Amino acid sequence: MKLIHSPLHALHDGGMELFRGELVPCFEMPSRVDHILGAIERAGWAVEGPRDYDDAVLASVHDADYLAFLAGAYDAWRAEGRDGFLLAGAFPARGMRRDRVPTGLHARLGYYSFDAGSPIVAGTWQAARASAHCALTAADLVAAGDRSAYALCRPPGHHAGRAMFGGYCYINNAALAAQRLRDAGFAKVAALDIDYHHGNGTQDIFWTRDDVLFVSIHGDPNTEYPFYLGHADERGAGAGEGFNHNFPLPRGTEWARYAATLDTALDAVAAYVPDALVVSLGVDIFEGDPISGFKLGAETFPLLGARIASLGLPTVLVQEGGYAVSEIGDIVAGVLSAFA
Ligand code: OKP
Ligand code: ZN
Repeated sequence: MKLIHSPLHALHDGGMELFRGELVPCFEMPSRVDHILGAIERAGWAVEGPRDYDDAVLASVHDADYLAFLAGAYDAWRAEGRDGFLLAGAFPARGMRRDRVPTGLHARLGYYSFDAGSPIVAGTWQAARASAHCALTAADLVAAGDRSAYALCRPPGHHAGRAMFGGYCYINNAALAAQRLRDAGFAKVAALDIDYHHGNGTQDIFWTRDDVLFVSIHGDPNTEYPFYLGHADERGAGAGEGFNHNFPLPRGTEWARYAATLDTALDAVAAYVPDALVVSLGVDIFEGDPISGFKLGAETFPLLGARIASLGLPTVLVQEGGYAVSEIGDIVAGVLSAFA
């Protein structure tokens, strides 16, 4: 199994997030990757860099105006004589206009995002592009015949919608991988999202499509971020109706219940009879995670990996969340051991 990583992720650093009324350094920090790389090296696996891609590939799952905003936001900020980082603080909520893109930088910042927890620093665009390239490379390896590949993506991607960033996510790496597999001739692709937080962006991108199934297990949005999407009654629309499955679980969920839900989710994937699988591999379902609420012990992750691997599908694994920084390396390695 090949593992793809880019050191450019480290350019996304130094921003802060609004957390419970205070500006704090982002939980989503560069050292997460160092710990995952360390565990990968201890396991004796090699890591390779991503291939290069034209920015046009990103437009396969994102709107062009959104990508142009992301690419130019920091330079526009500098042109206003500012430094540090951009952080959105106002959003077009109900009763306000979303039908016109505002002209001002801060107005567009809120227009294209949904939380005050996702800073844009000088290197965000470059890091997010490199992260996307890791996912695309992993997808291309699987398209060329590898049984599985892992993309060590950072920043993560599953909260990024067609034209919206948030939840530490700017470009939707998993959605890009799924689309890449579709374009390579895999007729039906399933995206399984096991991050603690609902993958609202991936759901958004494939909501009206029947060629990409979205299945997600996550904390109940009544109380868990991102709050406003992820309920079980969200089933898709139009041609996509019936091709979206959400499995919200309460805070405090332990392995026994999680494993039963995972089996139900895997049944939904298998019933779709996909040609390939993309896994949004968030390991913030670990009991030690500082911002999440499930109670899965480190020893459950090889079991979890084995259950997903038992589908027997060509699989692209895409790193999402996981904030118990010093423990996530071994946890990710535990999942990958089932595929390697
Ligand atoms: C990203 B991923 C907002 C703070 C909320 C955001 C959590 C994002 C998780 N002011 N925290 O799904 O692991
Ligand atoms: Zn998460």
